[in-house]
Amino acid sequence: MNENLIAQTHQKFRNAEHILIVSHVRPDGDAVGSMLGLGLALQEIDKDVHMVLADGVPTQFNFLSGVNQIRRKAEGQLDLIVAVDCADMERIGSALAGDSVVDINIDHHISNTQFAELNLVDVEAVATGAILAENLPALGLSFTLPVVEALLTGLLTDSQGFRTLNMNSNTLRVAADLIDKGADLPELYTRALVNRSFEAVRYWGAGLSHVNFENRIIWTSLSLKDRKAAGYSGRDDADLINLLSTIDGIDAAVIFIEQDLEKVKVSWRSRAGLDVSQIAAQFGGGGHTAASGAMVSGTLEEVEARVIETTYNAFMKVSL
Ligand SMILES: [Mn+2]
Repeated sequence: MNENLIAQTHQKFRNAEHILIVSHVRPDGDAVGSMLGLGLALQEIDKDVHMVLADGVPTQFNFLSGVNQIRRKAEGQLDLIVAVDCADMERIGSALAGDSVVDINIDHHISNTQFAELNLVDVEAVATGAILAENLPALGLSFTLPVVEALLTGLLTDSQGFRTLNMNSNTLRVAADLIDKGADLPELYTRALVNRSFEAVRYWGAGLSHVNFENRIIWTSLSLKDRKAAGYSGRDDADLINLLSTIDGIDAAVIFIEQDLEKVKVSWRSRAGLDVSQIAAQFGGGGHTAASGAMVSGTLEEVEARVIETTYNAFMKVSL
């Protein structure tokens, strides 16, 4: 990370009193972890920190210290706005007023639009939590146990337990440093990645009962009806996409999750090195080379047909 950029960010943290931290809608472990890692560290130097996620915290991350401070709307006096793990302004959702200006953008998405005054974007980083872990001291901040636990949770979830294609020895060194500072790896690994509810598995069952596999692409869908029948309370796929992406002989996995009002959330995972963020971008989404998503208008059937065709064509172009 550029030293000058870090110095300017440090200066902004020093001068600010009331700091707002936001992250993306449908937050994952890195959104929650990097928000808490930075937020709790700023509280240690007596800053008034507001942490806001438009969709709140997914229950699986309730074990992290400080989650009870995270609100759904920004309130009160603020003099610095920081976005973590957000590729663009739109992903922040309703956590910010429409005319807000973001001062600092700390992220690792390849699709990042550099929307802030200071953009600390490292697309090689496996997680935003890793960027923070590497730069916290240079930002004048220190590691407490809740901070290292939050940051390691971000690393673990975005790397799916240290196994995504962008993993390297440096990321393991960053993780090892966090463990040396007190983070309990087996405990965090189990809580963030292994534990799941019975309802989630019933929901998986619905998706797995009509899974498709053609042209090295595996895909399935989850309807509102499936969600209701399973008693699953989230609006996501309960990580079923990560199970699909483990199946032998695939180049890509795609999942379609029906939302309200003819909207379908689509997630892609790639195993062949193909950049699925470019396919997601064609549908107004984005993300990483190996993992991307988009929100697409239409019925489940329409969106499924359109997206699978586009995904297939993108793969054909690459293999020709
Ligand atoms: Mn991330």
